[in-house]
Amino acid sequence: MQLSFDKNINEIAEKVEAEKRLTFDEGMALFASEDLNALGRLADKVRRQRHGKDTYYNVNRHFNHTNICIADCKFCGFYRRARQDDAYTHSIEEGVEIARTAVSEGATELHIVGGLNTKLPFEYYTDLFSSLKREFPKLHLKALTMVELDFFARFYKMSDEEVIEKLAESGMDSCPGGGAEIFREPTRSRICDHKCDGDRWLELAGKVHKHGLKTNATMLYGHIESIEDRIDHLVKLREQQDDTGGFQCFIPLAFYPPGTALDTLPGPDAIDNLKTIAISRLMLDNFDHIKAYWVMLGKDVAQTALHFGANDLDGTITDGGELTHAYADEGDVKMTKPELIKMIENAGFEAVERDTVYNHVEKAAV
Ligand code: V47
Repeated sequence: MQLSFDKNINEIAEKVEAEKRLTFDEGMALFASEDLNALGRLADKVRRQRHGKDTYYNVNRHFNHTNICIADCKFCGFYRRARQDDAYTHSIEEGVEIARTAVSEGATELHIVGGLNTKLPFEYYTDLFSSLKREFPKLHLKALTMVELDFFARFYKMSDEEVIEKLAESGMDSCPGGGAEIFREPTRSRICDHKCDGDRWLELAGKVHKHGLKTNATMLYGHIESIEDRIDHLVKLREQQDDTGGFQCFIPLAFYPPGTALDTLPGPDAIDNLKTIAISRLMLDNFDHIKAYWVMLGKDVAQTALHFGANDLDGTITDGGELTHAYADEGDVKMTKPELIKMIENAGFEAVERDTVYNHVEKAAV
């Protein structure tokens, strides 16, 4: 029996079977296809070849040190101007206390990102990281996006290498994948014209990789971007990965409109979310891990995405209620470890707790 009623998918499936790289046009054909089941089957096959039934999650906590930001991104519901009543910056002591609670709850990772805040000195970051490392040497600090590193280099007048070296020396262990949004112009300028462009984001990721640290990569989709923009984004990430090889994981981020300047848009639906996960798995042949980020996808779609090429659900992600509440429906932003394990097992996979760099922490009894 043919895999699909869509002849394009059958042709692409033969290439995937032969482990041949898919082209830009084939990426477009995948998105144009109405055969969601076939896309899922194909992506699932690739995922099982790489990972079998193993499905990763981690116990982590997000720490958003400040919501004050000069970037003014149209898709962001989190940032505030310094004079707004609910603008905040956490002290280093507060950061350490938040980490203490996280560690006591079993967290292996602190995910640290914040706004581009011109009131903070560079030493705020190095002091924060070294204080965290002094108290919790084993806690992995996945900190700062390429957009923040670019801002530091320009605002504090340092070379990229100096920024990366000083932060790594003080305790930054890896970097999350945020700030990538959509690389292609003019879309990028329309949604975030005050932050670094796509080439600069990729250049910095390459420099962090060359320094020996891993990073992640994201794509924000389901707003004003075109399908060409999405495929262009995936192809650029794939090229960068060929070059510097330090991306661990790709996370497609489903746009959540409430509270943003784009709140009249509907955001992506379940079909689009599942297609995007599957096509990411098929196009990004040099990325090991595809993450279904349940905070933006919702728990049901994230669980289903495990059959569409995703092999990671990210984490328990407790936070002070700041960022996740900006991105998800009230009541749907908490996740316990047993709940994550159950989600994975009920989908027919095996739950593996990982640390940030994908060492196994614990494999749940099955
Ligand atoms: O860069 C902002 C996105 C990103 C919205 O590396 C939005 O493991 C949806 O990068 N709707 C930050 N998305 C989050 C991020 C991330 C999350 C989880 C894991 C990792 C990782 C990285 O969130 C931003 C932007 O692309 N974002 N606003 C919104 N309204």
